[in-house]
Amino acid sequence: MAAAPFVKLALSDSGQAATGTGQGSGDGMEGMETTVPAGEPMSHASMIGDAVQAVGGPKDLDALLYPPRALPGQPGRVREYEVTAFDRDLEVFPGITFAAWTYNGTVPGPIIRATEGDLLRVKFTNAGSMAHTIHFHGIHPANMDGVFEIVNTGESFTYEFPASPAGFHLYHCHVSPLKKHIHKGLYGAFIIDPPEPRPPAQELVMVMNGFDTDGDGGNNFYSVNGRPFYYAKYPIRVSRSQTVRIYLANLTEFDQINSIHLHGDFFRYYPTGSTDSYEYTDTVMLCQGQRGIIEIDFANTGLFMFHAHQSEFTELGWMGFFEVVD
Ligand SMILES: [Cu+2]
Repeated sequence: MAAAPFVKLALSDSGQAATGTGQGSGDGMEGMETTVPAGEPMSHASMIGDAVQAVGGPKDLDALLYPPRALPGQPGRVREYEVTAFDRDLEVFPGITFAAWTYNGTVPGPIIRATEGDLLRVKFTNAGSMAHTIHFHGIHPANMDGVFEIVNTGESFTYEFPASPAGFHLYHCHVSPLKKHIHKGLYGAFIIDPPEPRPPAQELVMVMNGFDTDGDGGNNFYSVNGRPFYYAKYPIRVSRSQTVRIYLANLTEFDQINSIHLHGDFFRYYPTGSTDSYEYTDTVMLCQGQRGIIEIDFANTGLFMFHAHQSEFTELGWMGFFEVVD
């Protein structure tokens, strides 16, 4: 690909936002400009609401944030999903486009949810420019693993297996070069509910990721659910009266770890969501592919920040706020 000018978002040591320019080759970088408010102090107060630069309207990410309802176990039930892979340019930050490979047009892909014991049937169609598959985490036969059956452009494959074990999992493409197929956007959240559903809660899904928008093998932006700074522009409103349950997964490529830190409260963290044992903390660290379930019972109302505790990731988009109300 031809060299193209790009603008790199950075924060100076004085805490002021600035834009820098450079030369690089990469995906979708042609002719873009950022308009980060240079010279203005970046207090957290200026990082909420309309002052925040993030792509999209207030409901754009609802389908990725709010999972479908949990269903109690029912013998013989089939849960069917259709997933289509296709290439799509996504504006991830105002003026900055990422040439994504998507499942169903979004990064991350759609939330897939089933109850333990359901027969999960996922019809996968590859309408993209490269061969892809879907590899699910969890228990399934070897011929449903998304490794051996390569689905070429124009082909389909149906994955079918009993959903197990209960917990929070993920799915992603498993075609080589793996790093590229994952980083380009082919991943998503996969919830398997226990037959007796978890107690009622305000349920949210957060998939942590990064975007290498200049093609240099390192991330230029970080987010949950694919839009840097989005939940700072649109804080997530929750009620203090009911537990907030977050299904959290790390699909960040290139960086070894990612993390989440909650301000003003503690939460229970259930690794992989597969046992009853939990850690009571305000920060958890996840390697790529690790995931778990967070349950928060907010003690107070108000605005509470959440963000990666890698400060660099925070300042490049992986941050947001809960608005806790009565
Ligand atoms: Cu792929």
